[in-house]
Amino acid sequence: MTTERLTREQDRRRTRRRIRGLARRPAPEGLPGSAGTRPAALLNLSVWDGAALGVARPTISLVIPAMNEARNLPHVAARIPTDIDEIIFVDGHSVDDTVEVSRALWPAAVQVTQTRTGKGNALACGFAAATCDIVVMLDADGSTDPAEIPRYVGALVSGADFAKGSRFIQGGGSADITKIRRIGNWCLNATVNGLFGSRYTDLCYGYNAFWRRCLDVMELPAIGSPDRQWGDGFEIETLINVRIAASGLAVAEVHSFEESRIHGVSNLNAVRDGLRVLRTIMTEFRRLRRTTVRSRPVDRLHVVPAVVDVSPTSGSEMAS
Ligand SMILES: Nc1nc2c(ncn2[C@@H]2O[C@H](COP(=O)(O)OP(=O)(O)O)[C@@H](O)[C@H]2O)c(=O)[nH]1
Ligand SMILES: [Mg+2]
Repeated sequence: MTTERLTREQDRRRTRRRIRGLARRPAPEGLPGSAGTRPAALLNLSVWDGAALGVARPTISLVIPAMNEARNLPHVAARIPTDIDEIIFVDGHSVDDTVEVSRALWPAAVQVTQTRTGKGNALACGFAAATCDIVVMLDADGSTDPAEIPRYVGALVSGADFAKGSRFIQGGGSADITKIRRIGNWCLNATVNGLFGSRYTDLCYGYNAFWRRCLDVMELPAIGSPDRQWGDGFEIETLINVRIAASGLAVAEVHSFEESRIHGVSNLNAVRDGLRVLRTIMTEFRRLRRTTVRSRPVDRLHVVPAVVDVSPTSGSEMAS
């Protein structure tokens, strides 16, 4: 056996040991949330901490696309709030132990195998399986912190339709972004704001949350066909952001800190995927011009405080 294969085998064994340890830890008692999210959620974080007793609250689906992320999943799991109602785990035909690890960490999660390839198709499959009021998109590489979920949910229950994570507003940041990706993101972001009248500060960041009804305006590629569709790749985030902006839905940016991925390397290629994003923007702009309904600027973009207000009068969804 070569040294490289030995190291990989040692890595796998170490991951399995860690997972067995995580899965054996007793779930914290007296906390709301589905059993499937509890065993691995070690930090005891809660989305609804401090909310009044007996108040109806929206339910939350967490969609996690993952491709060969076995070693990162325990880190992600440990920081997921205990009262997430549903985890949708979307495997991208991983060749490592990703599926086994996810099953051990979240025994009650909905396990989905994506129908084609690419992060966009994975998200579309995950959204199709989600059943809760709110959908949160979370990466599986340890770069997006699940402990920030309450901030996103806070923005939604405070009135936003779409809570858009941003690394480039007060409180946000990134340990992961490269210089070329930062410049590319800035240019693409400025192009979208110029064409669609939006005021995004971080177009290409994929940590977002939204009321599930927003899926209607996203019109994501159908998941049934075996043939590759536009939107199957990393351009998905731009597609979503642009369609949300064009629809006039209320967008709130929330600050987010992007950590470096823990193990492995990014699947994104800055030049290839940057060009796909640019093509997406131009295609969407032409599509919008063809339609009779004109774009309405995102006129309610605002940064909301990270406060979760679940009183019956807060947010249109809660009031209804
Ligand atoms: N299911 C699935 N997940 C993917 C695919 N491509 C990327 N991901 C996941 O999407 C998340 C972000 O991908 P990553 O490669 O880190 O891209 P970056 O964060 O933009 O550098 C990670 O959780 C990946 O495992 C894919 O084709 N299928
Ligand atoms: Mg990443």
